[in-house]
Amino acid sequence: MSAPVKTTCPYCGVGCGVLAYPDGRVKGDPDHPANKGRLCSKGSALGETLDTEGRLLAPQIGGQPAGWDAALDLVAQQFREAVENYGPDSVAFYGSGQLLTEDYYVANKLMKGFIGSANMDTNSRLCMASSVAGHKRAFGTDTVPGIYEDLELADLVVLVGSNLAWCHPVLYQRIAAAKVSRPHMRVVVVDPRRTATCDLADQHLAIVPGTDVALFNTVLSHISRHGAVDVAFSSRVSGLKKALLAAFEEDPKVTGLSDVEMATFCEAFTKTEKVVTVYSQGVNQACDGTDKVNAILNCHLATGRIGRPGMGPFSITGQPNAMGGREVGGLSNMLACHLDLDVSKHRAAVETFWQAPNLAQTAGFKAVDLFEAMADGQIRALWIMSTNPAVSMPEADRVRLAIKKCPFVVVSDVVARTDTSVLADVLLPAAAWGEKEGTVTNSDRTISRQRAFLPAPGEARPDWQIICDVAKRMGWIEAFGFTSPVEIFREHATLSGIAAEFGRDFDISAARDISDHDYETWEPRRWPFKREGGDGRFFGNGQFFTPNGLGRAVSVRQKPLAPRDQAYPFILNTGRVRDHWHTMTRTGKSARLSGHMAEPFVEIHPNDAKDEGVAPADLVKLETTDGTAILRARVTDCIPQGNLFVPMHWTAQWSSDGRVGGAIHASVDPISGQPALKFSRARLMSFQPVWYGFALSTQVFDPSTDYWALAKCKSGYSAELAGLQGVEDWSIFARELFGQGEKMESQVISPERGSARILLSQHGVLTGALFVSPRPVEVARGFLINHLGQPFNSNLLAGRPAVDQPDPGAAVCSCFNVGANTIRTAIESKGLRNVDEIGAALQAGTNCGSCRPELRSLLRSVLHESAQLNVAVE
Ligand SMILES: Nc1nc2c(c(=O)[nH]1)N[C@H]1C(S)=C(S)[C@@H](COP(=O)(O)OP(=O)(O)OC[C@H]3O[C@@H](n4cnc5c(=O)[nH]c(N)nc54)[C@H](O)[C@@H]3O)O[C@H]1N2
Ligand SMILES: Nc1nc2c(c(=O)[nH]1)N[C@H]1C(S)=C(S)[C@@H](COP(=O)(O)OP(=O)(O)OC[C@H]3O[C@@H](n4cnc5c(=O)[nH]c(N)nc54)[C@H](O)[C@@H]3O)O[C@H]1N2
Ligand code: SF4
Ligand SMILES: [Mo]
Repeated sequence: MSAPVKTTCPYCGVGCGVLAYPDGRVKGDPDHPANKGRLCSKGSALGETLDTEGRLLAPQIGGQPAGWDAALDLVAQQFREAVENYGPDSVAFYGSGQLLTEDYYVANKLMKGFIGSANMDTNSRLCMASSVAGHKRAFGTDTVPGIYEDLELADLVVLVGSNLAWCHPVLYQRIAAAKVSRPHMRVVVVDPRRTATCDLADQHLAIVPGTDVALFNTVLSHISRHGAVDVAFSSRVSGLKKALLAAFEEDPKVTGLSDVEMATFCEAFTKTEKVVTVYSQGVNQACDGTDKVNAILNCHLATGRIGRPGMGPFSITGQPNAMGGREVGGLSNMLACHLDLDVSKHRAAVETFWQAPNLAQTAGFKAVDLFEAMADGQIRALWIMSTNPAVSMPEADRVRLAIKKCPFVVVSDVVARTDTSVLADVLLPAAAWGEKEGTVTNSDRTISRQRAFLPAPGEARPDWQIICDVAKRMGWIEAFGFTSPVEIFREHATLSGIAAEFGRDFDISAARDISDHDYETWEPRRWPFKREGGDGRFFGNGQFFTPNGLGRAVSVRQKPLAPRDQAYPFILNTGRVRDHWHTMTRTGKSARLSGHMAEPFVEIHPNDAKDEGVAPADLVKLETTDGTAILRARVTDCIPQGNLFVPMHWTAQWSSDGRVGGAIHASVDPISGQPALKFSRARLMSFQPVWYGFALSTQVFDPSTDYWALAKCKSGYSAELAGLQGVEDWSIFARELFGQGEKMESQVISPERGSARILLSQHGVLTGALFVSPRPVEVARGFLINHLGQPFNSNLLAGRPAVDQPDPGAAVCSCFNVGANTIRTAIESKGLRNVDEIGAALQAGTNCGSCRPELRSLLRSVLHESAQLNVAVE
């Protein structure tokens, strides 16, 4: 077996090291400081996403394959013409925290230094912009003060608007392990929903959505009233008095927490020296996201709990290179290396360094404004790189129309068909993870290498090369004459040294002369590269990057919550599930990952479901003033009354109406420009199909019915279907659904009951199945999926196993494909009492460990049921 290549996971901002083998196997890198050998479910399944099915393999112009020269010439010409005719601000790039630093650097350089506009914004606007703005207000720069070890050293970890168990699973596991070895460690989760992360929590604060400022202002006033302000440190902080006055005014009641809950939390926060506050999208994606960030930072600045072991605020980044994107200045109001566009000395330095002919002078459009300007006809040429805005932007239906309206649209992607790529004039095939070289920076500022271990398929090329090729064709041959990523990295490192002279934090200039060999063998390294005595943290010494060197407490107040809207009574919250990544272009390829949650859904509280007449598994239509979605109802008390939760992942490629972005209102934080993706007003409308279906096939099929959701499954595809109109002949329907080649093997059709069960086979193997019912189909899906592609057996018509054959149920452990029913049965029959015993009996939870919170919750529910039956429980 040949040696593995050391690379970095392309998913979340934890930035786990991966050992990749040429045969597609992956393992966690035991030497990487972020994960020390661990990988989560998504990381473990990377090998299943590497095939070329669905890949974009050649450039396309107007939907037709084209050569690279023709495509690049056209892009350069269209951008040049737009700039000549309408000025530099008539063109834009929309990038992504999934670009590598080297790709990002050249894109930013081309737009801001050479084309002469700052219209380069990125999906980080939807993700980290409020943290960036909050950091800059408090510290002078966008600096994450702490390091991952702080999460393990803390005595109190507060997780605010972060579902760490699902979104940063390896960090979650690190905290869980630390809690076992240091049992006095406490974890508090602040989230309106009871998420999987709450499994680790000693306290769950289910605040009223949007009341984080009130919560942290209450903590701040408690800190002050109990004499916990660090007098020495706070002399290094300006604005604290004003911030305290604002905090004293705050009404804790708006959070909806009881006095006891609030007092317990305030006391724990005030009394514990080693506190880390981790925060993510429940904080950032809000109309007052920046204020939420500063409300948290204020508490750490007042107590001096920042930049010391086990203490500090910790904005945890989402994407693998969200941090690198901020370093190169990817946002439209930033320059490069944490320099500011609105500071003339900074502009002059970058202009000189780049020898830039047209350095942008003013900030460009932020994402939401960019697509609005496009809808107004102000943008004549747009290049979208490594992001899928037709899904992930708020008011995504309007974004779709805006892109359609833009006269010239280029999309660089790794897959051929996305909701965005179908709108493009030119498609450029990018080399994917595992096929390209470069660096990424994770949440704790550790720069790691992504390395190639596979050849790029077809004509795919790395993004940096595509961007440089266009820049050269636009006439800037020397400035973009890079022939490899290391050359770009050297230039970026050199510029960081110049930025550091302006008192900026980001300085990797020690790597400015890095040799090809040292770049090749680069080991993960955290910036700032260790100086004498440095421990990798910032601000512990009270030195900040503001003009006077002081940190800033920012006076913030809770925004009044708008009264309940009678017409749209629900608050719509959106976010992530454990095993899918964003718009599913990669995780959708993995049957294992798709098995965890195979259909777009809406979480609704049982009381609301009752009021709305919604039964579990019903399909419901969610409506806002901006759009609609049709979703499967999951009735659960994990979500508070009056709230709905919908995952962001489903697109038009995988579902008829599961794309929720169209229904999200594009209200933004006025400071950061980040949209409030967690807060729209919604209502539920009835969606009443006359039939529901569940279909399986070994071949991909077109499920187009009034409602459909497709998922990859073991040996093929599964789909949930529904129709608003009756079907006359289900045999004909099945033939049309699956194609003509299949043999209709067994069927039971009952027109009077409106039900049908049809099995198809070829060469004695089950190749397709269709189950239809006038109510949501009740069949054992996991069991049927396990028989797809297996020897045909007409007993399967029952749709569920015979008594002696178990139905595994929906996958909980995706590594070993262990279903919920299997686990429940084993807990009951074998008397399993903890997660380790489940692992010993079934393997579940013994590989990546991402499912352990769910195993524990299953365990609790089974043990609870048996306790009610008076069965002894340990
Ligand atoms: N499995 C998986 N992991 C991922 C990703 C993925 O797509 N899939 N994406 C990555 C990316 S880019 C990102 S940015 C991160 C995001 O990681 P997270 O921010 O942890 O994930 P989300 O599910 O978006 O939102 C977190 C929580 O915010 C809560 N919330 C909503 N409103 C409020 C509020 O007003 N206050 C508080 N305190 N909480 C609130 C939601 O209920 C939700 O549980 O995940 C990264 N990791
Ligand atoms: N409703 C709702 N919407 C949200 C959020 C939410 O919580 N709720 N979260 C927001 C957040 S935090 C984020 S980060 C965004 C994420 O949203 P997006 O960035 O739109 O989602 P992705 O699916 O990650 O899109 C990445 C695209 O790049 C392609 N790609 C992958 N690798 C490469 C490569 O190497 N080169 C190129 N050129 N292309 C590549 C993929 O195939 C895919 O089409 O969504 C935002 N939208
Ligand atoms: S936690 Fe999972 S998704 Fe995130 S970097 Fe590690 S393996 Fe990848
Ligand atoms: Mo993100």
